[in-house]
Amino acid sequence: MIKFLGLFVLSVFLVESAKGKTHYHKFVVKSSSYTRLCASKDILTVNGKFPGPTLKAHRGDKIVIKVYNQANTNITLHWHGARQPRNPWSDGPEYITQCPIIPGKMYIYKIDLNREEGTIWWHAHSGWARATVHGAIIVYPNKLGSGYPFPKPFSEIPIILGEWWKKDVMEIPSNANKTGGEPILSDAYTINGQPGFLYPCSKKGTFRMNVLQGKTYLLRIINAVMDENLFFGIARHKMVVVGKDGLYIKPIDTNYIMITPGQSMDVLLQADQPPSLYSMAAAAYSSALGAGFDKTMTTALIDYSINATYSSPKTPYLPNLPPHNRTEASTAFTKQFRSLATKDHPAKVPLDVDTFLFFTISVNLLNCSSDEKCTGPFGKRFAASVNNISFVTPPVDILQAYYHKIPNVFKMEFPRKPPVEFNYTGDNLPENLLTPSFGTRVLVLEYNASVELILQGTNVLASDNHPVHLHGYSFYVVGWGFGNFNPKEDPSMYNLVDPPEETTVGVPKNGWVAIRFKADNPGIWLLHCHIERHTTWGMNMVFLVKDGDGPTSGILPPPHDLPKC
Ligand SMILES: *[C@@H]1O[C@H](CO)[C@@H](O)[C@H](O)[C@H]1NC(C)=O
Ligand SMILES: *[C@@H]1O[C@H](CO)[C@@H](O)[C@H](O)[C@H]1NC(C)=O
Ligand SMILES: *[C@@H]1O[C@H](CO)[C@@H](O)[C@H](O)[C@H]1NC(C)=O
Ligand SMILES: *[C@@H]1O[C@H](CO)[C@@H](O)[C@H](O)[C@H]1NC(C)=O
Ligand SMILES: *[C@@H]1O[C@H](CO)[C@@H](O)[C@H](O)[C@H]1NC(C)=O
Ligand SMILES: *[C@@H]1O[C@H](CO)[C@@H](O)[C@H](O)[C@H]1NC(C)=O
Ligand SMILES: *[C@@H]1O[C@H](CO)[C@@H](O)[C@H](O)[C@H]1NC(C)=O
Ligand SMILES: *[C@@H]1O[C@H](CO)[C@@H](O)[C@H](O)[C@H]1NC(C)=O
Ligand SMILES: [Cu+2]
Repeated sequence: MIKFLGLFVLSVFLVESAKGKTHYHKFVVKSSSYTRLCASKDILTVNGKFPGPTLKAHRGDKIVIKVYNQANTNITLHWHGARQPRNPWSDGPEYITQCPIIPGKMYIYKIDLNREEGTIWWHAHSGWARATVHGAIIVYPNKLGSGYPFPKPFSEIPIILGEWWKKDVMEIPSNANKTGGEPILSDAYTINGQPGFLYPCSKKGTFRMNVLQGKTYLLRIINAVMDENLFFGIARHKMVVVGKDGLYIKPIDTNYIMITPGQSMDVLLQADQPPSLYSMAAAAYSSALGAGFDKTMTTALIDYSINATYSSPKTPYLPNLPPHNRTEASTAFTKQFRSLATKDHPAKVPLDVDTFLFFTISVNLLNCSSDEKCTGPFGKRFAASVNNISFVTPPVDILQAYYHKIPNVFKMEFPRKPPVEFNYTGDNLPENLLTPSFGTRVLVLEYNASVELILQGTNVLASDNHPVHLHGYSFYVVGWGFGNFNPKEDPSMYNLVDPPEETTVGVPKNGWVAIRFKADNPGIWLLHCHIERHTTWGMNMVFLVKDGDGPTSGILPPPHDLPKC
C-alpha cells in the first residue's frame, strides 16, 4: 500500500512537471536595412535581426509567440520540426493552415514541445520571405529526464546557414514566373548572417567562434538556405553528429556533412587542434544536370585566441569539401543515420502498415503560350509535381475550408500511387511525361492509420536530391535506394530496428526513400520539397488526417484571432 501510494505521488508529480513552463515572446516582422557584399538593402526581419531571435525551451514546455506584422507584405510563420499536436492552426503555411497576417495585424502562435528535443527552427512560410525571416529553436532535455545522451558540451552555438541576394528576395518568384525560367541565383551563402571572408567587403564581419582548447562545443546547425543542399565542414577538425531534425541519432564521426534545406543537425566539435585560426565552410551539393546554382563558398572562423597565442596563418585553414556534384559523398554521409533506439529514446516504428502510398516527385515543363517568351529549357516554362499533380495554392486556406466546410477550395482523392507507371529514373523518357496536371487536392488519412510512403525521385526533366518535409509529423526512414523502388525486393532490406526519425528527408538523386508514420495527429498537413524553387513550381501536396473518436483525438477549435482571407 505504501509502495502504491509512493508510485501514485510520483506519477502525479511527473505529470505536473511534464507540463513544463510556458515561454512568451514578441516577434515584430518589419523591414530593416542590412549591408552585405558592399551594398545596403532593406530585408524582412523579426525584431530587426538577421538571422532572427533564438527561442529556447525544455522538452515539455510551451512557447507562445505574438507576431506583429509591421512589414508592408503578408506574412506567416512556421515552426519547423515542431509537431503541433492537434493544433494545425499554429503550423503556419500560407493558404494551407491559415490566411496570411496582413500588414498591421497580429496573430498568436502556440507551440507544444512534447516530443522534439535538440535543434529545430522557425521560418516564414509565405512567398520567399523565409530567406531572411528565420531563426533557431533550441529544445533542451526535460528537466526530470536523463539529460543529453552524450557528455554535456562545454558550450553551444547555433550555426545558421543562409542565402543572400543583392536584389529584393520577395520579387524573385513573380519575376521568375514572368518568363517561366529559373529564379535568379543568389550572390552568397551566409553563416549566422555573414557571407565570410571569401566574398567582397565581407572580411570584417565574418562570423567568429571563440573556443578554448580542449573543450567540446555543440553546434546547432540549421540549413535555412532557399535553394541548395549543402556540404559543410570544419578545417582540420572532426565532427560528431548526434542529432537531426530535433531527434537524437547514434553518433556519426565525419569530416563533412551534407545538410538539405529544412534540416537541422546537432554536431559536437572538439577544439582539439593546435591553437590557430580555422574556417568552417559550406558550399552547394547540386546534382541536377543543367540546373544553375550559386557556386560560392561561405565561411566563418574558429579562433583559439581566448587564452592562447599563435601566429596567424595567412589565410585561415579551409576544409576540403566534396565537389558540388559528388552524389557519392552525399550518400556516404546520409546512409549512416540511425536512431538511438534506447529505453529513453525508443524507436516506435509502425510495423503493421495498413496504408501504402507511393508518390513520384518530378520537375516538369509546360508549353509556353503563344503570347509569351519562355526562358526555361527548350523555350518552355518550369513546373513541378507530386504524383503528376502540380499544386495550385487556393485563395482560402485548406484548414479553414475543411473545418467550416467551405466548398470548392480543395478536392479529395489525391492519387495514392502514380497515375501512370513508367521507368521513373530512366534516361530519355518520352516527352509526354513532361507535362503535369494541376490541382488542389488532399489525401485523406484515417486517424491512427499506419502509413508507409515511398517517395520516388524521377528523371522526368532532371533528377535531383529533393529534401521532402512533412508538417505535423516525424517519420521513420526505413529504407532508401537508387533507381526505381522494387516492391518485391526492397522491403526485405528495411531497417525496422533503429531507422532514423526525421522531419525532412533528402530523397536521393534518381532514387527513393521509404518512410513510415502513424497518422495520430489530426489536421491539415503540408508535404513539400524544401528547395524553394521546386515548391514555387508546385512540388507540394496536402494530407487531411481525420479526427479520432476520443475526446482528445480531434483538432482543437480555431483560435479567435485567426486571420481571415
Ligand atoms: C505564373 O504565370 C502563369 C502564366 O503566365 C500564370 O498562369 C500563373 O497564374 C502564374 N503563377 C503565379 C503564382 O503567379
Ligand atoms: C586554455 O584553457 C583551456 C581550458 O580551460 C586549458 O585546458 C588550456 O590549458 C588553456 N591554455 C592556455 C595556453 O592557457
Ligand atoms: C561533376 O563535375 C565535374 C566538373 O564540373 C565533371 O567533370 C563531372 O563529369 C561531373 N560528374 C557528374 C557525376 O556529373
Ligand atoms: C507542347 O508542344 C509540343 C510542340 O509544339 C506539342 O507536340 C505538344 O503536344 C504540346 N504539349 C501539350 C501538353 O500541349
Ligand atoms: C530504366 O532506365 C534505366 C536507365 O536508363 C535502365 O538502366 C533500366 O534498364 C530501365 N528499366 C526498365 C525496366 O526498363
Ligand atoms: C500527367 O498528366 C498530364 C495531363 O493529364 C499527362 O499528359 C501526362 O502524361 C501525365 N504524366 C504522368 C507522368 O503521369
Ligand atoms: C490509436 O492508437 C493508439 C496506440 O497506438 C491507441 O492507444 C488508441 O486507442 C488508438 N485510437 C483510435 C481512435 O483508434
Ligand atoms: C495578402 O493576404 C490577403 C488575405 O488573404 C489577400 O487578399 C491579399 O491578396 C494578399 N496580398 C498579396 C500581395 O498577396
Ligand atoms: Cu525539390
